[in-house]
Amino acid sequence: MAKKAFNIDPVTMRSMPFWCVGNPLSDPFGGSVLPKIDSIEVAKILAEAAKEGLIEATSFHDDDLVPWDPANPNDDLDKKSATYQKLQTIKKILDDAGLKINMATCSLHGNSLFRNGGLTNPDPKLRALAKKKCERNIRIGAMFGAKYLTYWVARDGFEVPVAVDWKNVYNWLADALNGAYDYIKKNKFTNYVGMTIEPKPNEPRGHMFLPTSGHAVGFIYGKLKHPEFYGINPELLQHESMALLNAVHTVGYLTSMKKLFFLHFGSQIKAQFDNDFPPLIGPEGLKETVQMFWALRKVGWKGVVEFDCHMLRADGDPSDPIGCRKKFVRDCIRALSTTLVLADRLMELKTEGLSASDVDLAATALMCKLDKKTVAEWM
Ligand code: XLS
Ligand code: MG
Repeated sequence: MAKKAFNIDPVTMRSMPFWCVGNPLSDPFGGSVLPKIDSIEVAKILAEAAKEGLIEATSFHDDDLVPWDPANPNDDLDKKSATYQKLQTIKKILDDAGLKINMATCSLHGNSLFRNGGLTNPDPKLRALAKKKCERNIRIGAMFGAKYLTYWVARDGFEVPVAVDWKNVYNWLADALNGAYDYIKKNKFTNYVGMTIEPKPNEPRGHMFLPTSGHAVGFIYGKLKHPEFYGINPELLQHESMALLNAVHTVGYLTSMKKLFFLHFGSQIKAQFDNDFPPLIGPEGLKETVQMFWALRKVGWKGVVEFDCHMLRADGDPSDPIGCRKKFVRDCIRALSTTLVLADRLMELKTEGLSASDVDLAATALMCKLDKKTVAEWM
């Protein structure tokens, strides 16, 4: 069993997903640095991290666990199938380590069939196939007791605005997400406490249909039949930073709308492609990351922080593909703990009667434990 429940405000559980640990670190300019490892190996790394008391939860795409064959979309239901048996093996490893499942999400980005979109593909046959794949993923999530079902926008987007069927595209998306709700209820999958939308402005498409948290919240209230069931898992700093937005603002808005269901966490250089750096790694974002956790504490939010990042390509060690992956998990945990310590220091911040600039300098002094005297000596 995991050593103890982690409960340092605002974090109730630390979740490390399968795809972050399994990532072989390829990029558009070069192939994989690390060998791909089997999902059972990934499960073992996660189980070990849980036993060491580093994580309490994990998450997965269907494709992270078992392959998908479009010609056999219900293989998980056959207890004799290789799919069912492998899922059970993985589940036992995770259960024995006391790991909870935060979310299950359907991969609609990996298979080239969905190159022009999954749930919003203009071809009705491909939309139906994407829906079938989502249903299988919902069943797999139920088998593992996942708390949330997540829809990340993936390849639902466009490069050519005049090629998009604007009259229908958001209706297709609403049909699919309303359909996922109906499927959960029809099958009495009570493990799911809600569904989340994970917005992203671009990558892998030139533009995505739900680019920011604001777009996604509007969509929930404007188009979905059970808005109370759906929330957002923003990916901060990465996804909103790619569009030059500020993470403190995003969590402030989402908590006030009661739509921050959980957090995807990592680091990002503003306006770049999706860096997916581990938290606090890279040249930017220390203030923003710490202030985001300060804001979450200020508003009294509590919830799951799920890493969504990968190790730097430069840190990948092909001669020790398991060892460097374990180190990556520890680095992420160390970064979160560092953030929590720094955010805790900020809780003493006083703002009354101070200018905005004074507040900001005082916050930096508090975060870095600088006393006024030392700063004055350097003036
Ligand atoms: C990609 C997303 C993705 C989702 C899960 O940018 O972060 O990994 O979190 O599909
Ligand atoms: Mg993410």
